[in-house]
Amino acid sequence: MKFKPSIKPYRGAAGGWGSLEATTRYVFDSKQALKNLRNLMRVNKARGFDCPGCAWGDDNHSTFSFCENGAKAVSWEATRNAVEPAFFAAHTVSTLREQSDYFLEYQGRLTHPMRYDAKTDRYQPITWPDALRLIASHIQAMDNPNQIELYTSGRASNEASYLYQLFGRMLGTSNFPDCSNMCHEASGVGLKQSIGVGKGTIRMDDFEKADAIFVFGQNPGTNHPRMLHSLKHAASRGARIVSFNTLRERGLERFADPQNPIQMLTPKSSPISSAYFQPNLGGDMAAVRGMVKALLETHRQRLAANQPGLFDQPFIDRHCVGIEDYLAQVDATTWQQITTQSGLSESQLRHAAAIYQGAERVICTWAMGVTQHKHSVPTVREITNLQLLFGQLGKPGAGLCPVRGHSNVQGNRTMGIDEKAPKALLDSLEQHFGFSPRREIGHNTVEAIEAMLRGEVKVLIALGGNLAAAAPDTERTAQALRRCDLTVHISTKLNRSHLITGKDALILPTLGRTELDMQASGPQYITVEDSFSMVHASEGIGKPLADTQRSETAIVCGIADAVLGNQPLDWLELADDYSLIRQHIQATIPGFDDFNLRCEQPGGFYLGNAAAELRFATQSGKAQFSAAPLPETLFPQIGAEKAPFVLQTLRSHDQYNTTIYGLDDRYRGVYGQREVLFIHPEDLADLGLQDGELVEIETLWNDGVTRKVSGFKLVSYDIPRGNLAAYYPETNPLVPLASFGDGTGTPTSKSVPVAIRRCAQPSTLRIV
Ligand SMILES: Nc1nc2c(c(=O)[nH]1)N[C@H]1C(S)=C(S)[C@@H](COP(=O)(O)OP(=O)(O)OC[C@H]3O[C@@H](n4cnc5c(=O)[nH]c(N)nc54)[C@H](O)[C@@H]3O)O[C@H]1N2
Ligand SMILES: Nc1nc2c(c(=O)[nH]1)N[C@H]1C(S)=C(S)[C@@H](COP(=O)(O)OP(=O)(O)OC[C@H]3O[C@@H](n4cnc5c(=O)[nH]c(N)nc54)[C@H](O)[C@@H]3O)O[C@H]1N2
Ligand SMILES: [Mo]
Repeated sequence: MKFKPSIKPYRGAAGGWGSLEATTRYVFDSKQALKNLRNLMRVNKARGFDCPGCAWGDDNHSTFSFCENGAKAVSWEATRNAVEPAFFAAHTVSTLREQSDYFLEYQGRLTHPMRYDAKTDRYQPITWPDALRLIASHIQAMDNPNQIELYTSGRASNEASYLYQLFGRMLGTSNFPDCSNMCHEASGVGLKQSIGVGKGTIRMDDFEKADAIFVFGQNPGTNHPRMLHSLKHAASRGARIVSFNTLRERGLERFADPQNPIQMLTPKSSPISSAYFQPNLGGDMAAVRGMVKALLETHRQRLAANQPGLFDQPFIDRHCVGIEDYLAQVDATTWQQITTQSGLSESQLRHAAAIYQGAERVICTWAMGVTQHKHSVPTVREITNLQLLFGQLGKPGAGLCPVRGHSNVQGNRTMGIDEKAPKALLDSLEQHFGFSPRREIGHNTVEAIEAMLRGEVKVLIALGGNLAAAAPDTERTAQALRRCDLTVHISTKLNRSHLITGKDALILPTLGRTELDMQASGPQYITVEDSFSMVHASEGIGKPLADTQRSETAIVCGIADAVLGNQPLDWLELADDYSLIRQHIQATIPGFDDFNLRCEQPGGFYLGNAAAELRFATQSGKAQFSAAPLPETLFPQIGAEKAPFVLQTLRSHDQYNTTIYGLDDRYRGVYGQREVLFIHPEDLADLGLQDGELVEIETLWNDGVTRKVSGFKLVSYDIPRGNLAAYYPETNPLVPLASFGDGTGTPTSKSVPVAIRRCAQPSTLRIV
């Protein structure tokens, strides 16, 4: 496909015609894919497959509810284009490395197991038994089990990820780096500290009951389009939607429902947000602190006037600890600190506080704008503090809602993909399977890359994902991968990680979620868990492209069998019949009673959430206020010096993480290009630069390493001064490996201190 770059501000609402048009355009790219998609949607009556798009829940009983980006994800997977051995014979790995990420995935589905041959610099076919034997021989050659890293991306099913972690633990490691480490880790860590459970407390229908919904650092119009339906319905029955977003995101402003014929026929669209605040990058903790400061003032005034206070005192007295320290911290935080750090004025924050105060039931949602900073844990906890003050937990229409990314990333954690797994899980695996799992904490993603860089890792296995492109500090991540003896990628599509090989390297082609998974006992379904802790079955129906593709579960079982043999567990028997895996899950993980039976339930079953029932598994047994001060600076590494600019790296409308569907970002008015840099017009003027000029972006850090990308086109945009935005993964080379969140290890992808300067050269990106 040819792309013509242009910038045209988008004037429509999110959703609507543009969305339908874009969907059909994508789908029409491959006529066969359209047919497949139609068939899938038609046949998809009984159980259906879970949309591989995002982790938003389902609001009806058909599992596939339409959304533009979900349709892209499905049709992208359903392509009949194949990357077969002939393709690899025709291209050396070095030449493929020069291609863009878009090109690589566009080639189609991987069909055959392939092994890298350094002599010819090409991948060559290998049989499944030989591939599995090769993996076993590398693992058996390790000096100790911690020389392996088992990476997981959040699409893997509950069944595959459960067996994958079990295999790792039986081998003796707890090195389970995963995409969650780069994503919502702060939500898990922060919520666990505050309320004892690392998951959201609300359910889908709470959106129908909330009086106000506060959306922090999230772009649902692109990344969780089905959430717009919930927001729109809430807004149209009078609930207040308050957005905190550094950028003005169209999906948070206005929305036309592509499935609503009346809205499609009239130019009408629904306004979404009743208030829209644009904080500085990393300014949300200060913003919430400001709201609490204003609310505390009113609370005290009321008490002084012998009126009932604002806060829910009975709730606080009964269920919380630590309020005195927290309120002392609020008093100690000055408006000056709050407004400087948040970039919002006192009157804006008082306005937000007034909306909050006027609502009986409040939901707070958030995503990467909150979790990918140095101080993300205290930020998540600050949002929780606000909700606790008003007793916004344990009642309908209220609660905390981290909106997850990958469609089963939450399920992966429930299944034990966790480098710091809770003791209860390890005890239960020990008891049920009769082995002693390693109790020490293993590597998260950044630690895994560091261990690889130190030459300590012999084998990397990746169950999905694209570590080379998704991880920070692209150049160092590439060096890290190259130092492994063996890299193994279980993948649906060709991607950059396949081209940055260890000394030995394998690509193992796997079935996608939409495809029929036929095993010895018949067709299999798998299960996933959404952001609302609903577990449901997903059964593919599309015909696989090649009989040399295997399911993820079968591949994991094949590897485990080749390495560990069939004692104490007969892995191949589990691959024949996934209901046996679910019996093991039921026996070892709470909430899965009658698992196989309950998979028949339409819409799935709810795992439950103790905090939502006001039971708090914290040290004190109560919800804990956090009394963290606002951070002095987000960049201690660069000293007192103020970074000229702070850069966030984010998603365009036409991508799914490192999967690039196309080069448009419709709602932001960007077409045919991705190497753009959003900047405030006055910042442009101050720098003597013009819209459309090319710049290089350089990270400011203290380790003597130069991190630079060049040829980015300036686009003036509605963004606070001093803040910049550009797309991920093109800007991953700028994120230092050592720049991660406190207590999370999550790369600070939303706050990178940078300088920019004019450059003449167009971009030379994506070649490592
Ligand atoms: N179509 C599609 N769907 C997806 C994905 C995809 O790539 N494509 N990815 C999936 C995954 S894995 C995830 S994790 C989610 C990601 O979903 P999002 O978190 O929505 O993804 P980002 O594009 O990173 O957007 C971050 C948003 O937060 C804002 N923001 C950034 N920094 C700050 C800040 O400091 N404060 C505030 N208030 N706002 C800030 C940005 O302007 C942007 O609107 O989406 C999932 N769904
Ligand atoms: N700078 C910057 N970096 C970031 C982020 C950011 O906002 N900014 N976001 C971070 C976040 S939130 C996340 S979640 C990570 C994502 O990191 P990853 O999860 O590692 O990356 P993805 O791009 O989702 O992985 C795409 C690849 O997965 C494979 N795949 C797709 N479907 C399947 C399947 O069904 N099974 C298997 N086995 N493989 C499949 C395909 O081969 C595809 O190429 O990136 C993180 N990195
Ligand atoms: Mo994510």
